Amino acid sequence: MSEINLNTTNTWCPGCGNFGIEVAAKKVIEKIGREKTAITAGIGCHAKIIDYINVNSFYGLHGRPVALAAGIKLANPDLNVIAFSGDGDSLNEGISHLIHAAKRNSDITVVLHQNRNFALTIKQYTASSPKGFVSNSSPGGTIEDPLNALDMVHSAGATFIARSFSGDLPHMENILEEAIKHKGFSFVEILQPCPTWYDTSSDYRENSYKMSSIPEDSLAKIKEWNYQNGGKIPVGIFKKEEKGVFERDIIVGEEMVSVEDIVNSKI
Ligand SMILES: Cc1ncc(C[n+]2csc(CCOP(=O)(O)OP(=O)(O)O)c2C)c(N)n1
Ligand code: SF4
Repeated sequence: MSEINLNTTNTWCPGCGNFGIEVAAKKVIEKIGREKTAITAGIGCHAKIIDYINVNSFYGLHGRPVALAAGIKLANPDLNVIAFSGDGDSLNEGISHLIHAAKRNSDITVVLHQNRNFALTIKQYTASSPKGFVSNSSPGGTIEDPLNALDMVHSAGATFIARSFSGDLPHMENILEEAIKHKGFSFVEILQPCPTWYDTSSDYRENSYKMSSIPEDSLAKIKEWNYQNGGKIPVGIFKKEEKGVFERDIIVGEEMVSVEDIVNSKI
């Protein structure tokens, strides 16, 4: 492989937060090694990131990037596998895959491009849209409370949970690198303004603040922001825990075996 950039026309809108995520992801993938990395994506604006990064990749169905990433990791545990997903993609369409990957402590990284709307299909509300959000599927404003994705993966057992902001490149790079190097399921929510349908830029710039360390009570910190506008938003690592990883230790009968043994039919 030569360049990490693919010679493809970029179709994101000017000012889209996805540009920052792309830059940070490329830097980290170069650092960890492209030949040791595979990426997946669902369907949506976020998923076009696959078109712009020159690395082994799998463009899946809407809501399925986490399932694909888990499968790739199971077949080849030596790879760093990163799933790029949207809030509509993994908090609506494919929410069960996210929960089960976290529960299994599958050794993959999920990067959630959190723009809080179905953007590619021109603005419908998602599970993480704020209450009252006016969209093409909620013309009178949503009547539902938003889902806190970090709280959900925490309940499911995720061993690494973090949040960053697409307007802060160095922060995103650090968090992504830590997440990918973590042994076990890592979930990174990136607050991503969508200037065309939901421009949250000034809210995130004014209200996000960096945590100085991993909080003792990760759940309380996760719940500090309720996804309504104007509240203070902690960014950084909320939780980091060492635990047995699904792809390395699988119980067959009463025996604990490694995936390599299964693949090589040593059992
Ligand atoms: C199963 C299925 N349902 C619906 C669609 C239509 N669809 C394509 S992209 C999209 C919106 C994607 O939203 P999100 O995952 O939040 O990503 P964003 O575009 O906001 O980055 C939808 C609903 C589809 N392709 N497949
Ligand atoms: S619609 Fe929103 S998320 Fe999609 S490219 Fe444009 S600004 Fe980005």
